[in-house]
Amino acid sequence: MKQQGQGTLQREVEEEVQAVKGNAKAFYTHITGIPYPDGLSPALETVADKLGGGKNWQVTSSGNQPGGEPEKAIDGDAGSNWHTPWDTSTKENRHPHTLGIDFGRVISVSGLKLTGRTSGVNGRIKDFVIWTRAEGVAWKQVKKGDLPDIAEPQTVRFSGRVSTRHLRIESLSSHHGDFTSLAEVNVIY
Ligand SMILES: [Ca+2]
Repeated sequence: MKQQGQGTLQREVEEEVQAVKGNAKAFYTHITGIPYPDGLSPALETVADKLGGGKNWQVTSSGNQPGGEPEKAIDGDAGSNWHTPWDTSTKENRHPHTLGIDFGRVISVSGLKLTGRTSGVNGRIKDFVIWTRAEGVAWKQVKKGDLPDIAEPQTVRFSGRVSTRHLRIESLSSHHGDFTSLAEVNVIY
């Protein structure tokens, strides 16, 4: 395990706590239709999070190799991944590649945690762009950047919180080949 300072570890724990709370609040609003009231008990927050946490997301992609379906990028298993077609002889199978997620409701997001594939290296994302879109408005670019050629989860922060129902990750290039692979996408609330 990589050594890291106590400050970094504490920040990561705080991020996870905020993620759980944010998910619970969004789900409460989703099922009741009213804003989350301050002071709801921590136990109820936890229950709401378990009921709502990411299970209703719809995921699509620009294409995939059989066995590398886009759902593999949100299945909670770092050992499975979305992978674009191995056959790159046609233009539509080559970069850019996109993965789209419909959260099913508007959520407030401050960034993403992206996990590269652990089995092999082909398709690990290098340059990327992230887009969001709320209902009835155009796609908005919220991040442009690049990822290192490693499998460990990478935190990608937006410049501020974004309310969005849809997310699109556009892979512009890879460290290995004209493919894109992605093991897991997590939202940072
Ligand atoms: Ca996975």
